[in-house]
Amino acid sequence: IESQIPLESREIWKKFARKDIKTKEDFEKDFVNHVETSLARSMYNCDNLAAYQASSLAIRDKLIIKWNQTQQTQTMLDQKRVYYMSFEFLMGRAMDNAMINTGLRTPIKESVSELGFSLEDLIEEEPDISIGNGGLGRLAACYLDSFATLNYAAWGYGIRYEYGIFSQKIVNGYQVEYPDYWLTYSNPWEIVRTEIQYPVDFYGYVEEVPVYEGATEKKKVWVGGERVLALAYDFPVPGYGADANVNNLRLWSARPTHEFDFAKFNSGEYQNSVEAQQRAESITAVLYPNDNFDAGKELRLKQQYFWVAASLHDIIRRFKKSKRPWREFPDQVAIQLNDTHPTLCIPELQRVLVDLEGLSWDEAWKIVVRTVGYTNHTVMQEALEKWPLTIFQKLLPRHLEIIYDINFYFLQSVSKKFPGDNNLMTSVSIIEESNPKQVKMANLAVIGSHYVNGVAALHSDLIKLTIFKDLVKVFGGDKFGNVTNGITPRRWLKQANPKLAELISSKLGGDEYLSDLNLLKNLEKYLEDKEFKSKWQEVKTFNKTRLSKLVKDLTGYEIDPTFLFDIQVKRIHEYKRQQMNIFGVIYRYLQLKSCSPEERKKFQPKVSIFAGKAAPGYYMAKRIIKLINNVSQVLNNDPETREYLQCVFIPDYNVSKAEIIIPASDISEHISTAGTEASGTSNMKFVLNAGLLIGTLDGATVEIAREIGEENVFLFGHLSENVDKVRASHLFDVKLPSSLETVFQAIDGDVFGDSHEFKPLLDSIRHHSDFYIVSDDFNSYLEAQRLIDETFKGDHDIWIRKCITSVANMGFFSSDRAVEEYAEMIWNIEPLSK
Ligand code: AZC
Repeated sequence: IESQIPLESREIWKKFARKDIKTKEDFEKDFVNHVETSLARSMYNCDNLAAYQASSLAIRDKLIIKWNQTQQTQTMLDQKRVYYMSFEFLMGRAMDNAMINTGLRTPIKESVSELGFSLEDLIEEEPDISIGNGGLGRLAACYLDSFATLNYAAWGYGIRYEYGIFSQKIVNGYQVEYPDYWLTYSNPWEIVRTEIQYPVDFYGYVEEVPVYEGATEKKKVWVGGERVLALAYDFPVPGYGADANVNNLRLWSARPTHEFDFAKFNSGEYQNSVEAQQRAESITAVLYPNDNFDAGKELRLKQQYFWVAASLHDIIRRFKKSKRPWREFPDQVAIQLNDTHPTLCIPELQRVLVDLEGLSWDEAWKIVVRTVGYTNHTVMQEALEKWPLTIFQKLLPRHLEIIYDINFYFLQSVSKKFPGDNNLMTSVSIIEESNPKQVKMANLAVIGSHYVNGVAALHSDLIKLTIFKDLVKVFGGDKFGNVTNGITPRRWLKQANPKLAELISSKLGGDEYLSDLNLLKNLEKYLEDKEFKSKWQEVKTFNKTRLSKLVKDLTGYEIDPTFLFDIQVKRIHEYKRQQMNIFGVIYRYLQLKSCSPEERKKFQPKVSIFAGKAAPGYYMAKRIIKLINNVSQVLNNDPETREYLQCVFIPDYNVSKAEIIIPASDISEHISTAGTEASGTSNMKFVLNAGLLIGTLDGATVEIAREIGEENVFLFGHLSENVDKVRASHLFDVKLPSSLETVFQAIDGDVFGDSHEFKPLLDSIRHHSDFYIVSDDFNSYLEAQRLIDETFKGDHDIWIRKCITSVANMGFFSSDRAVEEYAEMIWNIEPLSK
């Protein structure tokens, strides 16, 4: 390509090619430059915000240079690429991560301080990029970090929501939601790609046209009724290491098309045209704030199609440049569906291949299936996406026809294999014959992909026995497998817990463990090293003190770093059982109240820390938040007990708060009803940060126990295989254990405020069958808590050994391992050689 450019031009380009930031001076020069030109400010009016922005722009420049090189190399090598389709990316803050991954944090910290700022203050200026709800979105962010670090040609595709997950305030103990307009001060980490815009159509009708002009044979085409543009925004994602690659996260933003505006403008409908414009932009305005729950709204389907259509367009354009035949598409492209949200990739790719590119149905279908893989993140019915046919028909008429055809051919093959088995046909069909009829996206995702995986071993077994049982019958078990989730140690150890990372580096002789987490195993050599253990304890105390400060700032409550910190932070959900935790706290409080002052001294002082958002429409979850806050108020103001027991609810949980909260735990709670939490990933983060777990045998906790030793996890509760039986045993009559009865009596007696507010919560247990088996697991939960107290209060050396042993055995849970498994088992790609 180079030879097409005249030599003189080339020389100018080369002479002035942007230099990489290598030294402090390079950074300072770029910083000043950006303050003066990009921000149009000066030394005299550069505040923290401007300094943050200038620093980000300087670092971003560095990433872009590497980004360009990476993209050029990927194009040149023309190897297979992976596209990770995720409706959510919970990225958190970018600047600190970029400094850490590029190895520039120390020089930049010095530079910034010489320029008159504190790096910590600048980091605090950055809003979180919170365009995700919880585990699923954060998993996508961890995988991007691993893609770049491991040198895979892998991109993320998502939506650039203007409003991310709402920010949460607690007012009188209630959750109040505020919009999260994270783009207020513009976003220095994104690059708008005005040259990359694709039209996306909705509505309209299907027409039959001749396959070519004058032909008698007909084909179907879709004539869209409303058109919007998808505009690309790129986020550079730096890998870890001085010379690492920089990959791309491409997010789509909806814009109006000009064609339509002009038509209306000419007919004097200026007002209407502006309204249409606003409608277009509303597609990517806001993230749906539900976690593990399907809301089934038309706008959401619109978002999904918008994003899928734009991404596929982009992927196909790139593929076409290589001039390969279509059958090679799956050798060049792997598309991974992060849950069912991007399932429209399947009918959309089929539509493009058949309707637009003229491939036969069978040829096209083979390509689709070979290209797509599907990751399932939940077995819970209420989270499985289903779209009423009416909505589908109106918004995507051609896609619905294609889905019918896919279903038709599929069911034909099923009936050949299992003649007369109507139940089987009903269960595996993509269409649910309910009223209204619905499209079952999970069935479509399974049928249209070559591999389906769950996210932890237990979960992957469960999907085969439950939601996909009949599809397993049809396809055979080999199509289904497991990739246990992982987390990136760069963010979740080095960035969140710099003191622990430093201590580990000092023993392991460097930072290599951050890109080869199994090296942590060597920490076991220091189990007898007194000095090491006392430093280990110092780090924990430092992190607990750091969290205490945050709690004081956000809630006004003072918590004592010498207390046992018991933490449960995650979305508020009945299945995650925060209600059981708070009932346990109440039980402990009542015990303390009934003791003499002397007896109280035997209690291990403890603070229960909660944080998490409830979906705005989730009534029960909001009651749980209110109860926690009321309990917190009573406990923290009770002079008799507060030296022994406190409780706080930290508002507005997000990634950057998680980075402070997680390293401070002694114990964290992962207490979902067995079989409901697909994996959990905070369980991994907590253990990696030297905290122990209390948990049920659910999700990845099972594997954590396997890796670090069961004796290092406080396990309790019924096993997933028994949950159905236990549930059925109290379908009509729930018997509360006396412990829980005491707790309910106190709540009913208004000890924690107006009991009417909590009646629905208690009734769901005592009168409505206790679906999440809180009554059945409560005593065993209390027993595990008792064991924790005993262990923590006892020989502290034993506790620290447990923590060190646990950290040492966490290698398996690196997202690098998870991504390598996907690459080998599902995508069939190798890392690019540098
Ligand atoms: C979550 C699961 O609940 C959680 O257990 C898992 O760790 C995480 O995905 C990542 O795999 N699922 C979701 O967030 N699902 C949805 C639809 O929000």
